[in-house]
Amino acid sequence: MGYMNPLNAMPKYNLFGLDDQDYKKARVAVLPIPYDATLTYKTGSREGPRAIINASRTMELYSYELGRDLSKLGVYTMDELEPDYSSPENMVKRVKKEVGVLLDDKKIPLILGGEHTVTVGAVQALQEKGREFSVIQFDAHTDSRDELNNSKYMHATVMSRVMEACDSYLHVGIRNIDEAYSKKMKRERVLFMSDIHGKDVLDIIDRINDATLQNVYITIDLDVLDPSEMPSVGTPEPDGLRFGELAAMLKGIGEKKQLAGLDIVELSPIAGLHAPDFLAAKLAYLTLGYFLGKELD
Ligand SMILES: [Mn+2]
Repeated sequence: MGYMNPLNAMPKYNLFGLDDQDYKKARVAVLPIPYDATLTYKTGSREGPRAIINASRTMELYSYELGRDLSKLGVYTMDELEPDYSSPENMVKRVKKEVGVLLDDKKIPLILGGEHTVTVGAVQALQEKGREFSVIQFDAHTDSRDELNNSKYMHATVMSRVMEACDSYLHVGIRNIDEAYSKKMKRERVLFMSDIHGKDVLDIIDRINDATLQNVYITIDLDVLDPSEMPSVGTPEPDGLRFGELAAMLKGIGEKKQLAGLDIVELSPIAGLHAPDFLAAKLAYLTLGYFLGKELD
């Protein structure tokens, strides 16, 4: 399992190439959502989940950063959630229903997008189950328009819908904000890139942990990363986080908080350029490790 044995075929089509897992015992349920319908510039994030899973299949399962192998954690890869293209609102409802089932089964959902709109369904599901949690959004953009192109459910409005479902939230890595939101935002709920660069990452981690509840839902729009490391996104923005900075923040949050759910969205693979796909796979692995690795002690 995991690392490819040259005498055998590719590892299983599961996240991290794990052998088939027992759903009942699994701690994490991976939900691939190959959906993109509302993007304004480059489409293709519907290919994201498969690219992440494929890249992850040949990963080394021992992580030297974590000092451990997570394969005993129980990470169950669900079938892809079939997109509902009748409307983004209906797709959000479908995500909410499916994530609700995973929460009832006491799983931590790990959603692989797909466009960012899927986050809304996941957050609504947590809210409906009565969970108390904060949403930490890693993103270049606040996604805070109330509507765009007459739609309330699309990638640029994600956080407006999230804020309606959850009043504890924090934007991290922002360097693109619409004017209306820039005037009404709560300053303490936004960490702009200018608040991060040149500062001690430990201070940033303290700010994130102080601003959030004990349970956190983390949504990672991969465009939070610098386009030099993560070009495979629909709406890249210069001057982003380095992978190492993002990983350090997730580690610092994972040391203090409980993971209510995680999504990694907006990977829009570029043919022939597979390093970003591997980055996304490693980000998934490390994030699970930072939050859940201690359960293996
Ligand atoms: Mn974004």
